Amino acid sequence: MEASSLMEELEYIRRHHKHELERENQCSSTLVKHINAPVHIVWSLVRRFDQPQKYKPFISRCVIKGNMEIGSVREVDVRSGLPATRSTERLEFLDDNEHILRIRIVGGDHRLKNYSSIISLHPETIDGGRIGTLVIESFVVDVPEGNTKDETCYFVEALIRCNLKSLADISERLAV
Ligand code: A9S
Repeated sequence: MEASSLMEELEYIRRHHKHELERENQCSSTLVKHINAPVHIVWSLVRRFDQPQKYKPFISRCVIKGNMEIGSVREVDVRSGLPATRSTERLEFLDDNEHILRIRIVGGDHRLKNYSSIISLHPETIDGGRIGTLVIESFVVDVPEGNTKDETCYFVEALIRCNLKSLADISERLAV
């Protein structure tokens, strides 16, 4: 990728992944995942705000109020073994052309307060010209009482890494 389009790409990412400034009591981070599948396949899984369990391994069930328009709220049930059983999440932004999804966690019995995340997909050519997808996911969240920024970041990054690994496995299987 020549320098100019790389700069454009970085500007685009900065613009779309600009979270509210990370406040003193918050932590934020950005994760990247290369998937050997075309964007339309990866996006077909990411865009389903009503069915996160399509690729998120920790989610067992989801019920959505509203029908996928901005402001819709979903109730997700979480698999056992995690420090939570449910989460209430709001669809903040969904763009089927730019492949951007933004959600905000608004409730639940977990410890992630004021969690908001943005996931965006970017087509990329892999060696030899095959088409792949660059996934970028960033988040910002309050650091819970009694935890450090590092602990909070580590916890959330580990969960998102699992989500992105599962997204890659399912997308690459669909792309065969
Ligand atoms: O689902 C996501 O996109 C990201 C995260 C960090 C979700 C985390 C989670 O659903 C659990 C997996 C249940 C872990 C919530 C909201 C809280 C947790 O403690």
